[in-house]
Amino acid sequence: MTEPQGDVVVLTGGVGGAKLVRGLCLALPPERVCAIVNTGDDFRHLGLHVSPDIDTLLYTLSGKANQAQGWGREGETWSFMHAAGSLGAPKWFNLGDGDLALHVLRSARLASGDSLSAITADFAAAWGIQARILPMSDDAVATIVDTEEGALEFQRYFVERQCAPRAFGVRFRGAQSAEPAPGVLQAISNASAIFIAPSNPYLSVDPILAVPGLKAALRTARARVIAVSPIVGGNAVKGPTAKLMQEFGLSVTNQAIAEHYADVLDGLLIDESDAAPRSDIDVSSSRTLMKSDDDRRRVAQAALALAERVGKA
Ligand code: FO1
Repeated sequence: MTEPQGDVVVLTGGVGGAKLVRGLCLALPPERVCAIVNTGDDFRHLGLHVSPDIDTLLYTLSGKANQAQGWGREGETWSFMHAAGSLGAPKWFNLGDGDLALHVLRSARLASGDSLSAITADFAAAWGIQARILPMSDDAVATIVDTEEGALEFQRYFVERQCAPRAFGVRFRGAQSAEPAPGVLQAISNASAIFIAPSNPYLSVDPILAVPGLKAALRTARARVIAVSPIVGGNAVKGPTAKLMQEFGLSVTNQAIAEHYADVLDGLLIDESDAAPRSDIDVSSSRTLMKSDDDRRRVAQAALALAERVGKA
């Protein structure tokens, strides 16, 4: 298959997104891959700035990720949490000893005026990651989930309450005054292909699309926009996607996914076990569950093939 020229851009958040980015780095020269990452999950904890979706990508692309757990490092130790717990520190959000290095160094550099994107680029380079990792914005955007228990900041909803409260909606505090991080709009306009990863559309992709200028950039981009569906076998692979869809009165189908992204989408890669949406976008199917690197590479290649086919339209 001839490789498209220019960067391949992926809008990503969470574990599913990181798997597609890794697959693309296996299917293409990794320096051609540019991830635009959700930062709506970022929050301050014990005075530290934690950027979960950026960190999941740093770990995944440098082979350090705890894949079974879906976040944090393989072989992590917890001395800090034990010591902090003995002093009465909150225990609901676990900060591993190795993981702390990212939060402490990121927080120190942010405090000295460095930008999240500059810090992230340095961390990626330090770990030999050749793909570009761009935060969606260097400005603070906080995902808030409106639930039957009131408005919950993302980590309170996702970790402390384990996504249990019934949700009515999701919003992104600060989005209206946020700017795309340096290089984001340019990466989209220069891209040879643009992918929306199989991340949670409501919690991980929508924050990115909420940054002013992002949706318009996708619509006017030369490249076509292809989403990899987060649904496999009528359910979402991980996390609260299916539960949120039901709580929002949506069917857990590719029809709902295609409609959700309708104003930017040109193509959708679905799992072969699921029905295609009734829509005018291009659809192709593959086995989209990504458990191994071979799976990740295969899904990436299927997405690239769809992008090439749609691009010729
Ligand atoms: N998820 C949990 O379920 N429990 C945790 O204690 C936890 C700690 C944590 C620390 C750093 C980090 O980067 C992520 C962490 N996560 C934890 C996962 C995090 O909530 C999710 O990765 C994203 O926010 C959603 O994809």
